[in-house]
Amino acid sequence: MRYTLMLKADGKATFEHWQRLFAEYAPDVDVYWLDDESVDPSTVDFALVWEPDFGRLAQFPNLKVTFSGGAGVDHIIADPSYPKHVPIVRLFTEESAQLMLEFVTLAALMALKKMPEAIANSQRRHWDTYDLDRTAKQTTIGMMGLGNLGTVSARALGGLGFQLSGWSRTAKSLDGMNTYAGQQELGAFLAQTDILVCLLPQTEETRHIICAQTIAQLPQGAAIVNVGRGTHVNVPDLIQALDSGHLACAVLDVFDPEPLAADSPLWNHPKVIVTPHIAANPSRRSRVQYVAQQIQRHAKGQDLPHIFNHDLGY
Ligand code: OXD
Repeated sequence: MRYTLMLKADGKATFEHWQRLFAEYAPDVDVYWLDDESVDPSTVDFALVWEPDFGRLAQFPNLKVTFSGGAGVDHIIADPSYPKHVPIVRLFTEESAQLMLEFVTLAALMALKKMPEAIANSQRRHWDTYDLDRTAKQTTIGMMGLGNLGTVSARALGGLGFQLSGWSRTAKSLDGMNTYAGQQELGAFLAQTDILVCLLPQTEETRHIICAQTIAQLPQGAAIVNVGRGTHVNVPDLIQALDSGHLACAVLDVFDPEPLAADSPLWNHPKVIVTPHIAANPSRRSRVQYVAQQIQRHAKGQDLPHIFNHDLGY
């Protein structure tokens, strides 16, 4: 049995690399770029996409599964014509977990060691031996979002001695972590958080969850790390809190929109580290391995993991 998969991820220049990888891991899958009009739409079985063109997935009447090119699916369901009966599999590989925990650890340590201040000083050749007032053991990480990536990242931070707390939509209990749930416990969670790490999915409820009101509930001198989605942060409110000194710094990997606008004040804010959405982009090889495994499972009639839940929004 041969399958047809339509692909759009990492830019068209990478297509040959994708094809080579699919030939290695899924030789029974013919791969075409998403906009390839030579493909009969009725023959399309699978799609692997990041930011697919609106309306395109709806043109494949026999589409069986859409694979998201990342853990998030907001870039797929933003298309109002997305065929809701087709399951979307979120990409979650060991490699993405490892990449995310490395990035979050780096970001938390940058905040702890006041790295934005050192970088800003270095850029103006200014020597200032500022105080480092606490160690990881005296610092509480507040993990917003306790899905797979949040949980593995928290574990790594716990290994460095950080105190851990977590907040999620519904109650969860995790070893070594004080957990809080729902709107009613958000204030208590924020009040004891020194470094807030946002790893929430993008949903209606999480839009601008980091805003003047929530930032004000963080202790003076807190830091923010956003590796969720740009829409989680109200940027003017964040900048105001950094400028007033309420927040010490922010490490931001995601923006709304992306790429970050050339005139955004975030670029050269002395208390902000900007990275270009690189926290957890797994290699093409690991993404193809993952998709190939899931296609095999599908062929055997087995359940697929990490299916997006339309009702919950993640
Ligand atoms: C993802 C991402 O969704 O990288 O995986 O943002």
